[in-house]
Amino acid sequence: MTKPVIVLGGGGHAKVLIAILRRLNCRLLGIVDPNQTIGQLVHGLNVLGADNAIFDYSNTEIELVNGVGSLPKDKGLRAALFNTFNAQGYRFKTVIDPTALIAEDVELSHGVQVMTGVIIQVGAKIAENTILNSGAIVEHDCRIGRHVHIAPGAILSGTVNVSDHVHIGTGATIIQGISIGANSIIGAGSAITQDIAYNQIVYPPRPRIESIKEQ
Ligand code: JB3
Repeated sequence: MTKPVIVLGGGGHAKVLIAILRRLNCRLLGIVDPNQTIGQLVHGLNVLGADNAIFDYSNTEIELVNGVGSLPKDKGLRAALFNTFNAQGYRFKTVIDPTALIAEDVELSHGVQVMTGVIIQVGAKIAENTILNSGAIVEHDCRIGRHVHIAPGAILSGTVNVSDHVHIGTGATIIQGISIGANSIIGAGSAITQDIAYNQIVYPPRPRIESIKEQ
C-alpha cells in the first residue's frame, strides 16, 4: 500500500503536482512551507508548518513530494531540500502523471517527477529529483542527471547526456548525441547542435519586436 504524502512548497509547481497526486488517488497529509500560515488551506491542503513539521512523522510512515520547482537562477533550494530529507531517511515519491508515455525499460530514480503528457523512450535513465515538465520528450537512451529541470515542451533527441543541475528551458531542442555539462542553462527555445560544457548559459536568438506603424 502506498504511504501518505507531504508536499514541500505551496507555489506553482506544488499546485500542478497536487493535481496529479489527486488523479493518482494519493492520500495527501498536507503542505510544508515556511511562508504560509499553519492551518491555512493552500491548493485545498492543510499547511502543517515549516519543513521541520515533517519530523512529526517517521521516515517509514510517509513519503515526501518535492513541490519546490526550479528556475534557472534558483536551482539550489529544490536540491537542498531533497538532500536534507533524503539524508534523514525520508523517501521522495516518484510522481508519474497517468498521461505520460514511458517505455518499459526506462529507469526513473526516486523523486523523479514526470508531468502531464511527457514521453520517455526506450533505454532512457533519469536520476533523482529531476523534473520532466509537461509535454517534454526524452528520446531513446538519454541519460539525465540529478536535480535537472527539463521545462515544458523541451525535446531531447536520442542519446543526449544531461549532467546534474542543468536547466533546459521551455521548448528547447537538443539534437541526438549531445552532452550538456553540469549546472548549465539552456535558454527557452534554443536549438542545441553542439556539446555544451560545464556552467554555461546558452541564449537563443530572440524575436525582433517593432510597433506597427499607423496608416
Ligand atoms: O516551469 C514551470 C512549468 N513551472 C515552474 C516550476 C518548475 O518552478 C514554475 O513556473 C515556477 O516558476 C517554479 O515553481 P515553484 O518552485 O513552485 O515557484 P513558486 O510558485 O515561486 O513557489 C515556491 C514555493 O516554495 C513558495 O510557496 C515558497 O513559499 C516555497 N518555499 C520557499 N522556501 C519553500 C521554502 N518551501 C519549503 N517547503 N521550504 C523552503 O525552504
